[in-house]
Amino acid sequence: MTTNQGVPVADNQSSLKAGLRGPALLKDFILREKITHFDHERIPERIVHARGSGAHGYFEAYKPLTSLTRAAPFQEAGKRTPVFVRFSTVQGERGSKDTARDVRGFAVKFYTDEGNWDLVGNNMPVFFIQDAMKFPDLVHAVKPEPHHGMPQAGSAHDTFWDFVSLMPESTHMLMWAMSDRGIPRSYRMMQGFGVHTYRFVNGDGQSSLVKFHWKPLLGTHSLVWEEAVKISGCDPDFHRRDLWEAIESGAYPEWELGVQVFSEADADKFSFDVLDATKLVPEELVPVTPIGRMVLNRNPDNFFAETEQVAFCTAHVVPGIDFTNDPLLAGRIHSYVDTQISRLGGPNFHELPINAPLAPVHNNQRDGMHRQAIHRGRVSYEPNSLGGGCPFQTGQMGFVPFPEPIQGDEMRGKPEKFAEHYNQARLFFDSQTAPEKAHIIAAFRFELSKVTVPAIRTRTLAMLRNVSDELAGGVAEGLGMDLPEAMPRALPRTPKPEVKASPALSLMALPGEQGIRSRKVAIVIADGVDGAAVAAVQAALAKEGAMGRLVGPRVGPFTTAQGKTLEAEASFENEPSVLFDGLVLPGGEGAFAALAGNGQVREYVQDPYRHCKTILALGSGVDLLAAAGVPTDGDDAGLLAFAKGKANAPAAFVKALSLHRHFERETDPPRV
Ligand code: HDD
Repeated sequence: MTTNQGVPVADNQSSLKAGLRGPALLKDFILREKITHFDHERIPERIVHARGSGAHGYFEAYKPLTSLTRAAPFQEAGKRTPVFVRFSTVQGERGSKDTARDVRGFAVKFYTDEGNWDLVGNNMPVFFIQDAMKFPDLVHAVKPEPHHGMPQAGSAHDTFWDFVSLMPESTHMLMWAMSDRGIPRSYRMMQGFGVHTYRFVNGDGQSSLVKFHWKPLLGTHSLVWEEAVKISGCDPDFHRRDLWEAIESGAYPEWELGVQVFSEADADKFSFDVLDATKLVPEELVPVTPIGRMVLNRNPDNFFAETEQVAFCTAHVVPGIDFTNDPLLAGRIHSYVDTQISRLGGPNFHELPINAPLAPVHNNQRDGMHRQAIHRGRVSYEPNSLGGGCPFQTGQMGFVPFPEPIQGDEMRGKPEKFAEHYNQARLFFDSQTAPEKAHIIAAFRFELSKVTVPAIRTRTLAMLRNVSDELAGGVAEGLGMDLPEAMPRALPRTPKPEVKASPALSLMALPGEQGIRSRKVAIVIADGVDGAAVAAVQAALAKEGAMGRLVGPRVGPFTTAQGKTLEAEASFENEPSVLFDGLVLPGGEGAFAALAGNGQVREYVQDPYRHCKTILALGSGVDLLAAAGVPTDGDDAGLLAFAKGKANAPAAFVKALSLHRHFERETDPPRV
């Protein structure tokens, strides 16, 4: 062990004192160096997206896209580009819970051959506001209220709803945020979107407009609200742990990158403006073409050095990718670089290993806080002759901005189509399945029930009336309110939307291609449990890449009916059933009788039932269901109860588990 100066440390236990009971001495440079460094260990957290988790991986192109773009990752089939991805929540502070109702960040840094490209997106394809001018207002409104610093990581409070109910442009995004997308099951089970319309530019300088989509192979899946609330108590790191464990176990998460490509002429004809980030381009209007896949296969070595210090910037584009005039994007191009300077302590954050491009860097920028590179020689200017003219500018080989013609006079204002706020909000709501609609209504009801100022609730309902009376009526009923008049619309005539229903907007549209891979199931054991049944279920799960975890009244060994020992890895107390995707009560003569009277055990069984998860009960396990008040007589595809056992029960369980949830069981309020 040494100090930071490389001096060997003889004793790392005690400070230097004048006598064993005497005062500590100022000259103890070893203590002072250690404490001073410790005092400065924290850096400012991100103003938004403070809480996040990252992973390394690669992007692999399916085929060359040279006719569309000269961007390095898309030039050859099979070309692999290293990536670092950081997923995040938006509202909460760095130590806040993972399962808050919130938008999730989905930021990808591509270390391309021609420099770093950051695609800084979210798990929702639209945004709350249209112009960067409003971003500080939005963030101030949603963050904890300034007088008392509450609530943490939650939008269910007055200032957020005050702001959004005065900003009808937020209506569409509110639909997404209040939908199940706001409480994903896992970072690995979310879509990602670039949100803005970007440009592809090919080698001839021709441009097309493009929207980016990430599609998870595991499908899109969510939690239910009460489950998310309970998880936030028993495992605030739920999503961080899930990502970490999946990668450690070799179940590498994978996404397909797709693009919607269209021309400016197409865009001009749309009923909405593609520069408006509160609008998406329906897939039914412009299909999504798959162009490659991303695999995350390595956890960071050090959370701080990589996940915390990674600096994503929308300004980081490479030749072949360019911006459009989206006014939200324009503000972002400034904001991210600016924020890194204060967060990472100066303009040299690009030298931190996680931010450094793999492509070589040559320029005449010098000095500044925390400079790592040692530039040699006396030339730091261009043109020069003393350095042989190096480094040279690259001309057409370099980043050449797309020469977009400038139109109009300088002014503050918005194009007319920006004033239509409800067509796509309605499209989203109408395209949801019945349980998803019910969840959206319940989410609005919950959030608004936390709003203390009645006028804010009324104004939000007036806004929702422009979306759907089914939605507004459901929310009003849940709040015991009458429906107000609809909020006046800005445009006298609403442009006619191209698409009336977009099934792709439902989470159910992407069940995934990987079945129950990496899902977690709790298998309850106790003394006398049927060890053969446990083994059969575990084998069936393992075959599909899922994990059965033995949970007991305590951790440690239990004796099976067959006289063998099974080790409980977890207990009812340390891993409540909300942390699992399914539950198995394997049976065994008398095994569960002692548990039936226990309230903790009843809750262990009730929770997955109420959260519409798959449950398998065999033999005496069925009695435990009954003791927990779970009805076993109904027609429920997710509740497999076999009092006399059943040979193919594990296979039936695996099949039912692959459906993720059984919302046909759901009653609201829940019936157990
Ligand atoms: Fe932002 C962070 C995504 C609008 C300003 N933003 C940040 C991150 C993501 C997004 C994923 C976290 C990156 C990471 O993991 O480190 N932001 C979005 C999306 C937006 C958006 C998809 C709308 C389409 N953001 C937006 C606007 C502004 C910012 C309009 C400012 C004008 N965002 C920031 C920031 C952050 C940030 C303050 C905080 C920390 C950071 O950048 O590195 O600059």
